[in-house]
Amino acid sequence: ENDIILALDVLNMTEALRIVESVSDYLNTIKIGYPLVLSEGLQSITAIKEEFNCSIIADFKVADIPSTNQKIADVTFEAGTDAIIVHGFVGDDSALACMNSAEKYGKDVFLLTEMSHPGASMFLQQHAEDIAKMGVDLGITNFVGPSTKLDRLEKIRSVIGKDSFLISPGVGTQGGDPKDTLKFADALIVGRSIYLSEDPKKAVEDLIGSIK
Ligand code: BMP
Repeated sequence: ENDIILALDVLNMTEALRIVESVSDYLNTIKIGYPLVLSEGLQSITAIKEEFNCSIIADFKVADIPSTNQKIADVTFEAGTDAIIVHGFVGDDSALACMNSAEKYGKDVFLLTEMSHPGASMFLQQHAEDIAKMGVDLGITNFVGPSTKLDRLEKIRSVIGKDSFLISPGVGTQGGDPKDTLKFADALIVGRSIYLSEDPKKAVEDLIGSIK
């Protein structure tokens, strides 16, 4: 139940509730980011959490100066979010600001090391292992890494160690393979191949079947 995370990148609450309702038998962690929150407000996080009693990871890819990061994280945790995704490339002080906020609320930080899209090879990939190492040095134990580049995911895993928790987007629509990804990651982040499916429930069942 815990190795699939739904990326709920839909643009209205009606659609969001329909999708979560249809898959809630199979998963209990939902990643919510700018698409839904900029459309329906931060209260969409609160509402979905209350309705389904699920864990929410807020994906705002926080990447600002420490003081602004701290405000973003505080407001996000106030809404009931369980964890927040933070960019690593901005440096340790910025990540630390989010960690301080998380600690205050008793919540978690995920550090984004490298991204799954092709353009990530231009700049981010060159620093991903250093970013992961920075996270380890800071005491971060939750990371995000790409399922579309398994050699990279493997490298990130080797830096963060086997006891860290690694979640991986890019499965399905972006080309990542669920089973292969789970050789290195603890959980898959899946969006479009579930919420754009005519039958989201069956899409999740198929996904579960493919990783058995
Ligand atoms: P999809 O399964 O529809 O490709 O969605 C993947 C989700 O993960 C999206 O919310 C996207 O913003 C996010 N994501 C990603 O795809 N690659 C990354 O490197 C980091 C992400 O957060």
